[in-house]
Formats: sequence, structure tokens, C-alpha cells
Amino acid sequence: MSDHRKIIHVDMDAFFTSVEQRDNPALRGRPIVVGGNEKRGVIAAASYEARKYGVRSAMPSAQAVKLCPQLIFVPHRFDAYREVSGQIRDIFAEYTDLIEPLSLDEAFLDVTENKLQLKSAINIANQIRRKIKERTQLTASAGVSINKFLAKIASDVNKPDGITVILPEQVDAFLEELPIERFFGVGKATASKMKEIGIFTGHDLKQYSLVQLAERFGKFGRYIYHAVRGEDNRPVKANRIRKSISKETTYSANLMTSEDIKAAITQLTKQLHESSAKRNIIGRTINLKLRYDDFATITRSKTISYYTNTAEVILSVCLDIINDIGPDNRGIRLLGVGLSNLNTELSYDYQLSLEF
Ligand code: DCP
Ligand code: CA
Ligand code: CA
Repeated sequence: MSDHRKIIHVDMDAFFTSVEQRDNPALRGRPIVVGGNEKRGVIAAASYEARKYGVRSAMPSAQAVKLCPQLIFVPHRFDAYREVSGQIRDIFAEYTDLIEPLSLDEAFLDVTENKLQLKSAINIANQIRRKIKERTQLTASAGVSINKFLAKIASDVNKPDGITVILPEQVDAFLEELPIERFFGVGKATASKMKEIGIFTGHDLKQYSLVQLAERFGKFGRYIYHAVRGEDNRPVKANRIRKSISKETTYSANLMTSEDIKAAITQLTKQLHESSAKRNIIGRTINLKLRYDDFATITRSKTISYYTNTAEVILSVCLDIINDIGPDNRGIRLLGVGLSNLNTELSYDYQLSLEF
């Protein structure tokens, strides 16, 4: 018997736009996007028909319209996405309680031991995909392998509506051929740094020692050294999904003027941007926390129609909130700025939880 773990990564196909096409037949087969509008904003999701024109999530709307003039903009319906998210989690829970959601539309499952005593993880992944289709009329793709790193990469290989299995004996060859930008956790910046030193594939990456990679890429270098050898022992952790991210400061001298407050919030939004960008976290709700010199504390939030982590957007929403609160002659001893309603996609949470 194999002593490898059996890990599945499931990810819904073109999630928001597929829900919209399911619920409105007039949108089926058409290039649609969710998020933004013809004139402004950023695209959250693009249907496969829109992707043929090069339209992608996180692209400014104006650029998308240039690529595809007949593009249809559909408003968000987060309740509908959350409902599907709950339905797929219920399906996962029929097999295991070791479910680690990474965002609304994807999760890791450890099915080494499972509730139905099934031996084959491939069988389980296919059952899950079939049930998702039956109960939600949507498709999902799955990756099946021996660890999270491989399962996550695998789920993307035969998208949409596909399954990819990387068996233990296939791991080395698969990773050696894999282009470096496909490695989970390698963003654009890291990929170009790697290419500068001749790393284009897993095979190239293997030529570097642990020390060399650690010197150049820090903790992530150590992680990737092991990952390219198929070593990733991180457990599937149930319900690790992050709900919010924030930065706050207590000031040694109370803030009294609106200029001081603005400067302090500007500083906090910069820090919040850095820390959320590093983790690839974007959110729709901006939270502001204020503590006055008499320790009275208030928190106020505003929700916008798209995900963001840009400092300018967060700052302008915070200033709106401050404006709504109105003038107050108490001094301010603490300010906090945060994001919630997150779409926590992945890769960088990853880097924080590397333990070897
Ligand atoms: N999303 C978003 N803003 C982003 C990225 C994604 O609002 N910058 C939302 C819309 C997506 C959903 O999260 O539909 C899931 O993101 P994925 O990256 O899994 O992308 P899709 O499910 O849309 O497509 P794929 O079939 O490639 O998984
Ligand atoms: Ca998806
Ligand atoms: Ca996803």
C-alpha cells in the first residue's frame, strides 16, 4: 500500500460568470464579465468566451472593451456565489472534514482517510465533480496528487471541467517540465527574477542548491527547493480561510487636527496595501477604527462594488467615512484601517505558512 497522502484540490470554472450564465440563458455562449462597467473599474471574472479575446480578471474595464467591444458587463450577485460556495462545501463534507477553503470557489481536501472508506482519490474527485454538476449546474476542475502544491497546480491543467492526476511516480517528470510561472506561489515578479538567473522550468530550478535559493529568495526559496522535489508536508487545515486584514497604530501624542488624521490614515493605508498585496488579498469592505482620548471606540465600514487593495482607493473610502462621522473635539489615540469581505486567493498565504 502506498504511504502517500491523497490530496484533492477543487476549483470552480470561471466562477462568477458561470453562475451568471447559469441564471440568465441570454448570457450563455457570450463574452461576459462580472465587475466594473464599460467606463471604469476592474474586471473580477471573465467568461471563457471573453477570455478568447484576452480579457482577464483584474484587467481594467477600458482595456477589456478595447479587446472585445461586444463585451457584456454583468453586476455582481455575491449572495448567489456564496450560496454555491456553501453547496460545494456540503459536497466535500460528505467525504472528509479535512477541508481547507482558499476562497469561495476552491478548496483542498485530504481524503487519505475518508468517510466512505474509498481507496481511490480519483474516484472521489470524479464523484465530487459529478455532484457539483448535478446540484449546481456548474462545472469544477480537480487536481489529485500527494500534496497541496501538486494538487493545486494539477487542478488548473485540464480546465474547464477537467481532472488531472499526478501519481507519485509521475511527480518528478511533471515538475521538471513545468514552466516556472506555473509553480504555485511564483508570481510575476519572482518568475522574472528566476528567469534572469536561467530558471525557466522545474528542471532548471533543481540545479540550484537550497542555500543558493534561500540566499536569493529567502523563505520562499527554501520552500520552492523542496516543492520542486515533490516535498510539501503542509497539512490540509480545516477552515483556515482569512476573514479580514488590518493595520492599526496607537499614537503617543493624540491626533488633534484633520491634517494629522489624514496623514496617519495615509500611512496606515500604505501599510495595509503592502501587507495585503504581498498575500494577494483583495477586499470589498473597508473598515475604519477610531479610539478617542476618552477611550470611546467606534468602527465604521463601507462596502464598494469591486475588490481592491490599492492604497488610494482605501484612503479615499476612509476619508469618506471620516467625513460621515463629522468633526469631534476629542483627540484620537488610535486608528485602524482594514479590509474584509475578502476574496482570498491563495498563493501568498502560502508563503507565510511554510514550515519545513
Ligand atoms: N475574482 C475577483 N477578483 C479577482 C480574481 C477573482 O473578484 N482579481 C473572483 C471572480 C472569480 C472568482 O473570484 O470568478 C474565482 O477566481 P478564480 O481565480 O478561480 O477564477 P475563475 O473561477 O473566474 O476562473 P478559472 O476557471 O480560471 O478558475
Ligand atoms: Ca475558479
Ligand atoms: Ca479559485
